[in-house]
Amino acid sequence: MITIVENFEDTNYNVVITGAWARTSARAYAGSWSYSNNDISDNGIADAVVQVPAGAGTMQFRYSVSSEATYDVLRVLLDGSVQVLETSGEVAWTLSSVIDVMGRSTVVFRFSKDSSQSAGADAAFIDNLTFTVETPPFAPPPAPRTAVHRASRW
Ligand SMILES: [Ca+2]
Ligand SMILES: [Ca+2]
Ligand SMILES: [Ca+2]
Repeated sequence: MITIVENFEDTNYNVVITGAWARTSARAYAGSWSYSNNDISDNGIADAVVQVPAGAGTMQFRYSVSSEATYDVLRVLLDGSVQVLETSGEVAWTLSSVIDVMGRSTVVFRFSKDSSQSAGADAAFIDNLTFTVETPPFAPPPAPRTAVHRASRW
């Protein structure tokens, strides 16, 4: 089994992440950096879209939130629609459950705000984003055929 961990301590990411989040040193579970939404206004949405690594079976991560409870929310969505986490308010660093991502293409970390008010840091944070890959993502190449040297018959 292979474990892929992204700790956000540098800009060299071990997973493919796009969207409106970025590294921040505002808080971290481990080291000095985590990953957090860009600032958004009321009614705004900031997504981080993570490509599920080929062959990944499970995902787990640390998260923290500082937001207006109930209204400004961190959600985690598989393939953009299957919700596996929803949280808001003042949330100290927490280990997520082990999430089954077998066969999924993306994981979206979404921080969204309702129509008014903010609280705390007005942000969500993730750190130590971890995938387990149960089997090698690619079939090993076929063993090279060794040339058979036949003794000359004459
Ligand atoms: Ca970190
Ligand atoms: Ca890294
Ligand atoms: Ca709000």
